[in-house]
Amino acid sequence: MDQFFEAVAPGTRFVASIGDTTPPNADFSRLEYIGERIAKEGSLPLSAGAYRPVSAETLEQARAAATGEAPAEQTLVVEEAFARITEDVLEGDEEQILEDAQALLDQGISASDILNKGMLPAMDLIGTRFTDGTVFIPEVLLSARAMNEGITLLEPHLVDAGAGGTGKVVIGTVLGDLHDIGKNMVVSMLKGVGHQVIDLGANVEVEQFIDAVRDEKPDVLGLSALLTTTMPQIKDVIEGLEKTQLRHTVKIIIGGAPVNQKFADDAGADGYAQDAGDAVALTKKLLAT
Ligand code: B12
Repeated sequence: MDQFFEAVAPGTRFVASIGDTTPPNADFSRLEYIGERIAKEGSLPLSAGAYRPVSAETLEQARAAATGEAPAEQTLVVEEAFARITEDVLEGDEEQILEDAQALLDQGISASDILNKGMLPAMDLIGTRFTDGTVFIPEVLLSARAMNEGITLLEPHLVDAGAGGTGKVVIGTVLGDLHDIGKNMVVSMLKGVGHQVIDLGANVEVEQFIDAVRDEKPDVLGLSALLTTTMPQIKDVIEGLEKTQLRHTVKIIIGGAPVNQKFADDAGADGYAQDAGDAVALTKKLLAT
């Protein structure tokens, strides 16, 4: 965004103008981001009072007036609450996210909706901002902490009592890799369907995985890697298990943004899942074989 402004408005001021139609497939996070920049740096129309933000509520009222239908107030309130959760993660506000997520749970909103519609969009936004250099490690760390706090709060509510998971899973993020949010989501969802999960944490050495497979005798071993530089650790763990004659005792599933099915096949894993929901389905499938 900064580079964009430098390119199109090399002076000290710019005039932002937003078209009056927004295509249905618009990336709203980008519009919101422009809004944030204007709120932070814009001055003339804002301070002159000409700026009238069109909220979701206004739009819904306009839609209802045009169609003659009653405004969907409940949906709007919930949508705004999800947006607040997203904001809590973006701001790295550990206390506020707990308060806001608890308020939604109290209203009967499902934990998976809070996670998927409130919290995850924030990580996507953070990822984009991290890539384009508008946020840095400290901000990402704060957001990650808020995210993990939220996951811990939601975990007991992700329970699906009738799901019947009976497996034992050992899981961890590989050596050199501190990314644990995705792995924690997988842990919560697996626990939610009833599996026993032993979480080795992040930055886990090959030998720790091998010891855990030997000692805990899990049905499934989950390996997470978020960095292209740490992906080879997955192969190292699998080779280590082969060398210690333990490979045949456990099914191995892998995940993390840079990993894919081909990598899983090449590394000799039993399966790859692209998100926590798929990880649950994959575990169920492997336990049945
Ligand atoms: C948060 C974050 C951090 C935080 C991590 C905090 C934490 N406690 O996790 C901090 C600030 C520490 C961090 C540090 C770094 N990061 Co970082 N980080 C991210 C970020 C923004 C989000 C990752 C995330 O949590 N995503 C949300 C979760 C829910 O998604 P997920 O992890 O993919 O998990 C899902 C699936 O993959 C799957 N899954 C995950 N694990 C598993 C396991 C199994 C068994 C299964 C089945 C499925 C599964 O299910 C999950 C849930 O649906 C990403 C950008 C991005 N958009 O991904 C960069 C990113 C991963 N980081 C990156 C980099 C470069 C770094 C640093 C090297 C930066 C630096 N210069 O220091 C360091 C490395 C530190 C280290 N040694 O690990 C790069 C990686 C690039 C690459 N090609 O390798 C990324 C992609 C950003 C970028 N575009 O440049 N980072």
